[in-house]
Formats: sequence, C-alpha cells, structure tokens
Amino acid sequence: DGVVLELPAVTSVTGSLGNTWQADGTGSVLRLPSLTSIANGDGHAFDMFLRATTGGRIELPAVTTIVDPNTGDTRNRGVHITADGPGSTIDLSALLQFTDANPDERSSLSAANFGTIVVNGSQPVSLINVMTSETNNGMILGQFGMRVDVPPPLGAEAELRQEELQRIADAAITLLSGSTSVDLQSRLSAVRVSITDLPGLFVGYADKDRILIDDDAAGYGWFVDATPLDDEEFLSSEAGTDSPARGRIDLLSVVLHEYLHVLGMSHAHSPGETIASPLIEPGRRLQLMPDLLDDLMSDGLAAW
Ligand SMILES: [Ca+2]
Ligand SMILES: [Ca+2]
Ligand SMILES: [Ca+2]
Ligand SMILES: [Ca+2]
Ligand SMILES: [Zn+2]
Repeated sequence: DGVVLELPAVTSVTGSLGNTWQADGTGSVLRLPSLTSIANGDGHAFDMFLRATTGGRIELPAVTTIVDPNTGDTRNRGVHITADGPGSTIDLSALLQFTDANPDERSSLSAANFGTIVVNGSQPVSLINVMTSETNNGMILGQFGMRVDVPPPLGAEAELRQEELQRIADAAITLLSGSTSVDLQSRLSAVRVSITDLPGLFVGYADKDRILIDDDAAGYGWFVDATPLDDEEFLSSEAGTDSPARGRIDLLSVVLHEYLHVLGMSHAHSPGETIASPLIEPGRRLQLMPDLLDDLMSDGLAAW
C-alpha cells in the first residue's frame, strides 16, 4: 500500500511467463510515463496481467500500442488488463491499438466494481480480439466519456444534487424529443442518470443504459440552468462576464451529449465545436445540430 514506483526510462516492454504488474491499495502507483508499446512474449501460456486493485493506479499515459503477437507458441496467451475496486484506475489515455493476433485465448480489458480504465477519448481505439467488460459500475472511459481539456483553477465547488441533475435530464429529453418525430421519450426515460466522481478531467460518461455525471464537473462546478430551454446565459454560445454560466461547465450540454451517445452518436460526428465533441470548455453551451438526430434515427436506434 502507498508505494509509488516510477520508471521514467522504460519505453517498450516485452512480456514473459506469468508477467504481472500490479498496483494494490489506495496510494499505490505504478507509473511508466515514457512507455509507448507493450508486446507480449511468444512462449507457451505467456500471460501478461496489468492489475489495479483496491484503489491502486497504473499510469501508462504514453502507451499507444498493445499486442499479443502471432509468433512463437501462440497457445493460451493473452494480455489481461483489469481495474477492480473503487478508485482503481489504469491510465491508457493515449491507446490507439490493442491487438491480439492469436485469438485462441483473447486478450481482455475489464473494469469492475467502480474500477476505471481510461482509453483514448479523442481518436477511435482499435480493439482486435480483445474482450471488454464493465461489471458492477466499472467503466472503460474514452470513446463515450466527455471531458474538459485543462485542469480548473483551485477552489472547492458545490457538488451536484440528484434533483438538479434530474431537472436538466428532463429538459434534455424534451429538447431531443422536439427535434425528431421518433418517440424518444420512453427510450431515454429508461436510461439511469446518476452522479459519481469520475476520474481526472472527465465530466460525463454513457453506455447503453446509464449516464454518469461527475459530482463537481472535474472541479469547475456545474452550471445548472434554471431555464434550460433558453440560452439567454450564453451570448452566441459563450457566457458573458456577468453570466452565472461563466467559468462553469454547462450541465445541459454534457447531458445532451451523453443521451446522444445512448442513441448511437460517436465522436466522429464531430467537426469542430458541436454537441458531438468529446471536449467541453467552461462557459460554453454546445448546440444540438438539427441534422444529427435525423442521421441517428435513419441509422435506427443504436443496438449497442
Ligand atoms: Ca493464459
Ligand atoms: Ca492471445
Ligand atoms: Ca471527478
Ligand atoms: Ca437558460
Ligand atoms: Zn462523448
């Protein structure tokens, strides 16, 4: 517990039999800031395990590639990455490619029991023969997480209350339902919307049946609009100097963004500063593009 191990010189690693990296317990950190690639070794039953448990953190912020190669004895081999338990986090925020080239045993990414794995959120991540699982509030953040770009100025911000979130969620459903003839009310009302402490700069997250909203907007604090169907606090999308939205993250924008993920939106729908962007700045309201919802509806409601 409480051990920080930093290996700044390591840029690539190759796995071997039973190779395990583990950070166990709050305060335990394994950090390899220069590591860019992880390749499994090619002997029989070589498994690599990266495990963050009971609050431990494994920080691999420069890793872009993970591979279990197609060479050697490919039987019973995989790279298995697990974050299990509240506060347990694996930072793979630059990850672009995770490939298991010998799928007789697939590799895996598993987040369980409020554990979090952060993958690249600004570019699509290619996962080939990799099983993903999120169980009991585990999260694989990235593709469907919305975040701010820059850490906030210091200062304690009030935490969001569930009734405030529910009011904004209701307004978002009204806005979305009004933009299309398809009945979205029942689909979206079935999505659980709740408050949690998302890691780092993340402010929102969605998967197919739930939305998670950060408790304090990554430290910026939320703008909870008393008149969510009116944009009067935003002068041409930006909050003026005396606006209550100034310096805060607009909850309505984030909730709309996450509902759109539930309906099948990806960040690839995002040229520039629109509701599909995975980044949001304080004091900004992102606009719902009229065509976006029609596109999603013509693709059919997302099956995922
Ligand atoms: Ca194995
Ligand atoms: Ca394999
Ligand atoms: Ca947070
Ligand atoms: Ca308003
Ligand atoms: Zn997103």
